[in-house]
Amino acid sequence: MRIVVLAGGIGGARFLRGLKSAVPDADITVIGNTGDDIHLFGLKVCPDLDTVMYTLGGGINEEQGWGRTDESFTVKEELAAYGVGPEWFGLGDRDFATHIVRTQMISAGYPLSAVTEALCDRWQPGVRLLPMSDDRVETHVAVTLDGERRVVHFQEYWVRLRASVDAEAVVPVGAEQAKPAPGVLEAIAAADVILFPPSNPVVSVGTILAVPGIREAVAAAPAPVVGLSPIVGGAPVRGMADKVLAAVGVDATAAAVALHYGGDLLDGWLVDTADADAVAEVEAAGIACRAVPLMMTDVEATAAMARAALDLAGAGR
Ligand code: FO1
Repeated sequence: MRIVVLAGGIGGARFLRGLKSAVPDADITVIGNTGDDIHLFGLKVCPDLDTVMYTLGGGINEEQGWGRTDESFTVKEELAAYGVGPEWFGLGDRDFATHIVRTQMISAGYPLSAVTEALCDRWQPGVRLLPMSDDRVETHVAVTLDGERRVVHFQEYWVRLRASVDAEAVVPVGAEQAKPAPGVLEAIAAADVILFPPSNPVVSVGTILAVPGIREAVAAAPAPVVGLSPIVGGAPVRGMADKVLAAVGVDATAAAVALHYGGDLLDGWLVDTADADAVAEVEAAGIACRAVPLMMTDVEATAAMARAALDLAGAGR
């Protein structure tokens, strides 16, 4: 079975771990969000690609959900001693090595997709991990700080500001000019199932779909498309989905997110049992909907979610 998953960071990575456990023999292609990417200290940092790679490759810091296990921060401390920041972004020593390799290869002319493949040679994530695009896309967020309207990088909004102020607009800068990375459209067209994990519908899956050609390919794919709600009981399970959904005028409810993706993209949608009353509204939009437990408390619970998504995909065909 060929499965394509459009994934963000922590939620996407944990879902993928459950999916791999549910269907160990499946051929899984992950299209990773690169809108969270940021250039720091002269290095290209790809948080979502790395989170997927480290999580599936056994190198993730489990408590945080991002960054390396057994990490130290000597380089960051030394940079701070030179007055070089930003101090609010926690890049560890082991993680630095990944970014040095990536940046070195990009400087030598390799596209991000080839670099990601090279990094995955070490981590063996057991999936084919493709960036959504080799072109630079950076999500920016418009906010008002101290009465002044400003635009900040998504990482500054999330990590420094902790999404403590409203997101007034979310713009995937560069997305309109970006091309899907090699293999992305082919994988979507050849998929037996396409899944949207419980990743952020705006800044993760939404950014991937904003690359011209990807939304169209998903909508035209012969495979059923099934998503899992990142909103449970009216709030995001983790992250700031409520803030960025508000910026695009969508309520933070399981039903509203399904309708935001729309019946032209989704064939099926899973909501948590806490949101069982959303099923009728989603089905009225022509999207098959089931209520199942959606908390990724451990790999087995996550595998059960993945099985439910695959069952719904089968039911929809
Ligand atoms: N998230 C944080 O909350 N604080 C950090 O200092 C931080 C550093 C960081 C470094 C590398 C990396 O790959 C991810 C990192 N993240 C950090 C996670 C990241 O900001 C977001 O969770 C994702 O971009 C959202 O998908």
